[in-house]
Amino acid sequence: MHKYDKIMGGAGIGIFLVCVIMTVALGGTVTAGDGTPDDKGDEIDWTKYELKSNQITKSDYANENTDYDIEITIPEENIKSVTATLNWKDEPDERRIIRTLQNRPDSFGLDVAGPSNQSASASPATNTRDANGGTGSVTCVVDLDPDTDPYLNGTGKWVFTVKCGNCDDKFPRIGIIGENDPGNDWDLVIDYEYYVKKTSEGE
Ligand SMILES: [Ca+2]
Ligand SMILES: [Ca+2]
Repeated sequence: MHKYDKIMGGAGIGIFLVCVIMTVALGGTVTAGDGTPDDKGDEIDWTKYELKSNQITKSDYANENTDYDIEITIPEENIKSVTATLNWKDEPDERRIIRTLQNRPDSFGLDVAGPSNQSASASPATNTRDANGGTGSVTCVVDLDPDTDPYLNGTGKWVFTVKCGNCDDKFPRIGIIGENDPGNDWDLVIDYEYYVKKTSEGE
């Protein structure tokens, strides 16, 4: 809506790359089990399968202290893992004629709920402090343990909850009169892996 929207738009690709790098630096990675099943006798020989992957991305804006659910249906069978990474970049400092308002960090967390009661959660983390807009990232990983074909525990509706926490405001170095930071843009990147039986020899 405002100035920063234009800045964000123009720098979108750069921001995304920066955020990916920041994943390593900030990492709130949480791994959770899949709440799965019983063993069913003979193990599947997954070497006869190809491990494929797919990526889904979603971007939007969240108001502070608000949860935002994203429902994604994964149609494939034999899901091996689902990894969701939430990246964000706070708005840059606001430079005015006689002073600069420093934007203090925002906070985001992430919850994941799978179709067979799988769950994972990343505690809220704050972005770095940067005059050009600090970046942050949290990640949730759900590892499944497919043991049959078809294995359907990861197939169906997944819910990813972007949890926008406190978005700290913009303040001058000296003085207390600042400006509200009402929320933030975010990008959610969902990567999942699944086994597909090789169709013929050599393929
Ligand atoms: Ca802020
Ligand atoms: Ca913000």
